[in-house]
Amino acid sequence: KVLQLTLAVIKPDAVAHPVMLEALHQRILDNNFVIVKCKDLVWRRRDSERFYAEHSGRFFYQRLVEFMSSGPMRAYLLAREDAIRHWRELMGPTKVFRARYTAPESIRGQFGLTDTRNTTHGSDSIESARREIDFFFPDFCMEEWMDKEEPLFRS
Ligand code: DAT
Ligand code: MG
Repeated sequence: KVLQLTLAVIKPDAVAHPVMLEALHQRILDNNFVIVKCKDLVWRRRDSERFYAEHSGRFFYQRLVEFMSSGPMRAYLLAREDAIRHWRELMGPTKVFRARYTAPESIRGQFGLTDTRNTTHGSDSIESARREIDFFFPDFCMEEWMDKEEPLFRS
């Protein structure tokens, strides 16, 4: 099976708690993702605004932008069969109450604080994964990785 790449981010609320950060890292490993790249970073306000431009004008936009540039984050470039869908499923629904009641085992169901401070991000489509991987890891060449590295992990 061919591996797919996705972008996963541990947001500032979760990175602020070392135990949670460690638990989420372990969750990635337990679910058979290959960690292709990983980096800790802090966003300026303008990075937040650019990344979430599609939400500008929504009532939560300012809150979201402020939160995402409020402290360190950890970004992962992950590979797995069906990685995009699997990571989204592990995260659970966006909204905290929906997550708690419909997916209590999910990351957001367990650790989400509010609809904004919801622990993690994951790309939601092949197109957004491409854009987001490039946003976080501009030096990474997806085509080259698919040619040279992906076959090494294939089962
Ligand atoms: P997701 O992160 O599940 O892809 P999204 O792309 O719709 O969700 O929204 C991006 C982020 O914006 C989300 O993780 C948290 C914030 N957000 C979304 N809907 C919200 C709401 N109704 N109230 C507050 N924050 C919200
Ligand atoms: Mg989204």
